[in-house]
Amino acid sequence: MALPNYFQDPNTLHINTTPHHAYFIPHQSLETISSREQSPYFTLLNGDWDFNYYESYHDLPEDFLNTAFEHKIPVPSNWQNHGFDHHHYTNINYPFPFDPPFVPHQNPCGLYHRTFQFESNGKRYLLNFEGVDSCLFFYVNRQFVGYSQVSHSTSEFDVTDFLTQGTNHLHVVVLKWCDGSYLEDQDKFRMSGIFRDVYLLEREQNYLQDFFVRYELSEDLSEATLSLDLQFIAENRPLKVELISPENVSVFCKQAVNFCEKITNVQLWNVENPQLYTLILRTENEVIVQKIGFRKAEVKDGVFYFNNQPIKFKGVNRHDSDPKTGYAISYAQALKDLQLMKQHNINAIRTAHYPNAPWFTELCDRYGFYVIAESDVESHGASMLAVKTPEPSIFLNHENDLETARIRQETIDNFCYFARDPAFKKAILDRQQANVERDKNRTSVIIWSLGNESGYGENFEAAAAWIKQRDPSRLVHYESSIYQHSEYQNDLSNLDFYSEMYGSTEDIDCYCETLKTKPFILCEYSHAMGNSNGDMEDYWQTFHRHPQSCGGFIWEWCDHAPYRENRQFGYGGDFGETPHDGNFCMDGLVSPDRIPHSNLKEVKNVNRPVRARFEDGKIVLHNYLDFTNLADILTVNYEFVQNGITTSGGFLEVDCEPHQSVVLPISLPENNGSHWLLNLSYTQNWDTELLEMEHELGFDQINLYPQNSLKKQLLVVTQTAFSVNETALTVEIHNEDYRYLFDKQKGIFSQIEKAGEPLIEQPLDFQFWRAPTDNDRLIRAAWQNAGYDNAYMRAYETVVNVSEQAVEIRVTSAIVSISRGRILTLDLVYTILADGQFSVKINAQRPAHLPFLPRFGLRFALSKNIGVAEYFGYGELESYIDKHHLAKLGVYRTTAEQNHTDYVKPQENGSHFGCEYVKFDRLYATADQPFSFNLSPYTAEELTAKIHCYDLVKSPYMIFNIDYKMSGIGSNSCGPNLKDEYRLNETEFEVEFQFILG
Ligand code: IPT
Repeated sequence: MALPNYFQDPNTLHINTTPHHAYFIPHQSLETISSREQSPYFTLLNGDWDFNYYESYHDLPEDFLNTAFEHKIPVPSNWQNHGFDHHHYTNINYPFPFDPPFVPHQNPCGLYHRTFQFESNGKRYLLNFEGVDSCLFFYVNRQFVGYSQVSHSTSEFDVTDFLTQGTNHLHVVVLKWCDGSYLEDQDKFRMSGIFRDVYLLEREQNYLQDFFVRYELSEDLSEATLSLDLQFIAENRPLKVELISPENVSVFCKQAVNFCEKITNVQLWNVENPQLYTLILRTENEVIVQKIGFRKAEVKDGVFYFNNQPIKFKGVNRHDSDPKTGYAISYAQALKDLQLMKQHNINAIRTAHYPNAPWFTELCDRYGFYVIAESDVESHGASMLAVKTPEPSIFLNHENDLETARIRQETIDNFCYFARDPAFKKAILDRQQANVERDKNRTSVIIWSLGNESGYGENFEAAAAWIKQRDPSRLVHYESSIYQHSEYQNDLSNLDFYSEMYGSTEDIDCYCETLKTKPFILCEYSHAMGNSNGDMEDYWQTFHRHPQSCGGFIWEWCDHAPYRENRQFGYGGDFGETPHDGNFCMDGLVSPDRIPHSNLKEVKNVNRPVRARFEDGKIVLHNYLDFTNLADILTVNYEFVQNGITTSGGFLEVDCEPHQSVVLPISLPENNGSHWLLNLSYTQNWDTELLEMEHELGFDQINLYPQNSLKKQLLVVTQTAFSVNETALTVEIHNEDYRYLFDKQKGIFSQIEKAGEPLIEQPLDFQFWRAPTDNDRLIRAAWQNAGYDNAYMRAYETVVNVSEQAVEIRVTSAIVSISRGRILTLDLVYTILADGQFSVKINAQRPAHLPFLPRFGLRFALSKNIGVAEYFGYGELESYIDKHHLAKLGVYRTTAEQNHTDYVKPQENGSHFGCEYVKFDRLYATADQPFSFNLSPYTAEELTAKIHCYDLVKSPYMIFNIDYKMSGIGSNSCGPNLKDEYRLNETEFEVEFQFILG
C-alpha cells in the first residue's frame, strides 16, 4: 500500500490540523471544571482499539480501511510494550541511516481502528491526539481527514464534516519513522504509537480557538495590567471575563472583546507559595477556566531574577517514562513524580527534551515548579557522521593537536546540519510554535528552550527571534548555541542564558569571574548514573558563590528500563537491538519504578532550604528560601548526642526572612572529652497538598568537638604467652585461645582462629579494586591498563620479633600486577597481643605515574553467622568522601544484605565514610583515623563481572572491607573528572588498623 509521501517531506508537517493553540477544555458550567472528563463537551476515546502491526508500511493492505483486525491494543500506549516490534535504546546514534528526509523502507507501521457512537448537536467537533510517535494518517468513516507529525504535540482535526449520526469509524495509520524522526533523536528508548490521550471536543460554531493571557507588572510587583489576546475561528466576539483571587474573591468581571484591566495588591506566584488566580471566560455555551499566577522572570546585569529576587534552580531533567507504560503517563504517575520531587527539595523541571502532556505544566502551576519548557527538537545524531580521520599508525602523529581540532570542528559542522539546512527551517519553527502556543498561559513556564543538542545556525536563530516577538514575557534558552559552524558567525542576541551541560565547578568559576554577560545555567549536570551525584555539594557551593550562576538541572530524574520477559529491568542491548548505548539510560535519581536512589537523598539534603553552621561558639542558621520566612514553613528540631547516645533536645520556631541568617537560641555542652554531636532536623510545620506536616525537609549535623573520639583503644597486656613456629613459608602464632597463621609469601594472615573457630574463611587480603561504578567507566580503562584488576600480594622479607608484650611481624612487601609492575610497595607491621587484639600498621608507596587507586584496605571473608554489624560513621545510607550529605554520623546496625544496594548494573555500593569503629559479635575493628567500611554479600570481583543485578551470585561469606580510603563517586559517567581531593592519589600514606577478637 502506498501512503502519500508526506512522511518524507519536511515541507508537509500537518494536513488539515487546526493551528497550534493554547491547551484548554471548554465546560458547560463551573461545576465540572475540576476534571475534563466531566465536561459534556469532552468525549474521551481512549480504550482498547483494534490493531494490526506491519513490519513495513509497504505491507499495509491496499484496502486497509476495510481490513480485518487481529489484535487489540490499549490507547494510549506504545506498541513495543504490547508484543509488537522490539525495544530499542539509543542515545546519540540515529537508529537508521542518516539520509534526510528519507527513512527506511522497513518502516514499522501500526493500523489502529475503533468505532464510537455520535449524535450531532449541530456544533463543531474537534478530534484531538495529544501525542503520536512518529506521525499519523487519520481517517474518519474511511475518508482521509489529515496527516500530522511532531510526536509530543497535539494534533487537532476538525472532523465536523466527516462524522455521521450513530456509529463512526476512526482509522489511524502510525509510522515508526518519518522525516520528523531526524528531529526527535532524544536519548530514550525509541517507542511508537498513540501514546497520549485521544478525545473529541464539541465546540461552538464560531468557537474560541486560542487566547493568550498577558500582563505587565509594576516595578514593585504590586500591580498588574492584564490583557487578553483572543482568537475565534471567525470574527472575534465579546466574552465575559472574570478574575477570582486565590482567596476566591471576584477581582473583576467584564464583558469585552479587547480588554485591559488593572489589578492592585497582586499576590505573587512562586514555587514556595504558588498562589493562583482563576480566570473565567464565558461565551453563551462555554466556560473556559484558566489558572494564572503573577510573576516576573528577567535578566539584569547578567543575573537571573524571579520576582525581583536572584534565585537558583534546583532542577531536574524529566522524561515521560515508565517501565510498563512507556511514554504513556497518567495524571497519577506525573503527580507521583512531582510529589517525590517536592519531598526531595527539587524546585524546577526541564521537560527534556520535548513537551510533556498538555496538563503536566498545569500541575506545575498548581504545586509550584519552575519549568523550562523544551520543544520537541533533538538532532544529536548528525554529529555522529563520519569525518576524515588520520590513518592509524604505530608512530606518533606530530600533528595530533591540529588534527584533533579539525576533527572537532568537522563534527560540529555536521552537528549543525539541521540547524542550518533551509529544508528543515519550517519544521524547527513549527516545533517551537507547537510548544509555545500550547503552554503559553502556564505560570510555571518561565523559560522556553529551543530544544536539545541540535547544533546552531539560522534555523534556531529564526526560532529564537520568533519566540521573542510572540512572547516577550519569557526568557529563551538553548544550550547548543555554544557550537559554532566553521562558516557561520552565531547570532545569540535572542538567547537569555549562557548554557552548558556537564561543566565543572571550575568552568562555572571561570565564566562567572570573567564573562558575566548572561546568567550561567547548567541545563544538565551531576549525571545521576548508578551510584552517583558525588559532586552535588561542590556544585552548590559554587552556585552560591556567584550571583551570575542560577543553578542547574540534574541529568536526570528517572532511570529508563522497560520490563524484560523475566519481569526484570532491561537496558540497551537487552532486547537484541543495535546500535545501542547500554545502560546509559539508567542515569536517574529514581529507579524506573520510582524508588529513590541514594543519589536523590544526597540531592535532597544538599538542597535543604536551611543550613546551620558552627561559628564563634554559636549555631547560625541561614535561610536559603527565596520568598518564605522560616517560621512560616518549618520547625527546627534539635538533639544532642553524647558518645552516640541522645541526651537532650527540643524544637524551635525560627523567625528568619529569606536569604537571611539568625543565631539559634540553644546552649551548647561544654567540652568534657565526650564525643558531642548536635543534630538538627528541619520539618514542615503545616500540611501542603504534596508535603505532610512533619515531613523532614533536611538536616544538619555539627560535630561540636571533632577531636574527641569514641572508639576503643587497644590495651597492651602484660604477657604474650604465645608459641611461635616459623617455617620457610609460614609463621604460626598461638596460645590457648587464639591461633594466627601467617603466609610469608603474601605477607598476610591466612588463618585467624579463636577457640578453634575460624574468624576468616579465606586468607585476608589487601584490596584496592572496587567494582567500577558507572562514574568509573572512563578511569576504569586506566585502572585496567595499570593492572589494578589483575594484581596480587608478594612479600620479600618477614621478620618475627617476640617480646613480652607482643608478637610483631615486620614485612616488606608489594602489590604486583601481571605484565605490569609494582602498584604499591608496602611496609607492614603486624602486632599480635595475647588477648585477641592485633593491629596492622601500613606504610604504602605508590608510583606517581599510576592512576589514583579506587580504594585501599583490608578485606575479610567472614562467616555468614558473624551476625549484625554495629558501626559509628556516616549511615545508614551509603556514604562516600564526596557523597555523605545524605547521611549522619551515628551508631547504626546493618547486615550484609541490608547494606547492599541493587543497582541494575552492579557496581560499588554500600560504603560508609568517616567511621570510628565496626563491631560484630566476634570482631571489633577500628583504625588510627576515620575510615570507610563496606559489608556485602558479594565480592568486588562478582560485582565487576556481572552486568545485571539479577545475575549476581552471592559469596558463601560476608565480605567485610575496612578501607583507609575509598575514592569518591563524582559524576564522571558524563561529567568532569573526579576532583583531586576525592581521589586516593597519595604517593605515600600510612594507616594502622586495629582489631579485637570477641
Ligand atoms: C546529553 C543529553 O543532552 C542528554 O539527553 C543525555 O544523553 C545525557 O547527556 C547523557 O545521559 S548528551 C552528552 C553526550 C553530553
